[in-house]
Amino acid sequence: MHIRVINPNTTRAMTDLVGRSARVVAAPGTLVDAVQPTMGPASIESHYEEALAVPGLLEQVALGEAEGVDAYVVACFGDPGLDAARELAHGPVIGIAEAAMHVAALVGRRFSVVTTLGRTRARARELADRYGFRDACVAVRACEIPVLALEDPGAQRRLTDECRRAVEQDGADAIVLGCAGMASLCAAIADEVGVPVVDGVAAGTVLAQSLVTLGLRPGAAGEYASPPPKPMSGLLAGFEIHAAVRVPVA
Ligand code: 2AL
Repeated sequence: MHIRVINPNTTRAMTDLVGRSARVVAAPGTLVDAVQPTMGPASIESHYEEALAVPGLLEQVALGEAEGVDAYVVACFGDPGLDAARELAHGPVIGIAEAAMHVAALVGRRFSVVTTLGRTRARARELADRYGFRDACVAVRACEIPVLALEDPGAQRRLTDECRRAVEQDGADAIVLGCAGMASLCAAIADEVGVPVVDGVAAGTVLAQSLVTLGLRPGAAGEYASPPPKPMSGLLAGFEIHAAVRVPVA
């Protein structure tokens, strides 16, 4: 089985980090590789950056399809381009926010999300609502550390303290880490806060692997049918779909 983790930002160190985090939980015999777009923002912490990350992400899905990749994990907590990626891929495509929230809801009734900058809180809340966790997601907190500063001295302490406040003040009995760049901190934070802490990269990898094992993938006939062939122009000319990429099974 071949699972590809796509870091939708263009920072190589983060791509390497998510690859390592995914490989830790992959089953023997599962090949996990990690890639990043050839264009787009260095990190994603605004709606603008999220929108501009999507073409490069979709390009990586198209390349993966040509290589026969079995499933994808979109390793950014805004789950950018998730629905569009599902229209291109034959196998499952899992976002790390949806993966982490589903897994958190299996180990606790109430979870808090702890994200990077305050401005990303609304997106996390929107996703919790979309995935059906309006009640289970009791708070979305921010540690106010930018994505690319998560490995700086002091970052782990501040993030851990915010997670502890989530347990004490929100009554959360599980924590969802709100950024792929937090993956390497997950175990240490869990040790300190005493409730399950869910990293979406690991959760997404395990869920993608499980769906492939179960032979389950989004249906190709409904909402996730292949995008119709249609002219595309300008910078996006290379994204033109010439023929159906997903064909419903008869
Ligand atoms: C993220 C993430 O996971 N990757 C990225 O570039 N930005 N999430 C976030 N909340 O800032």
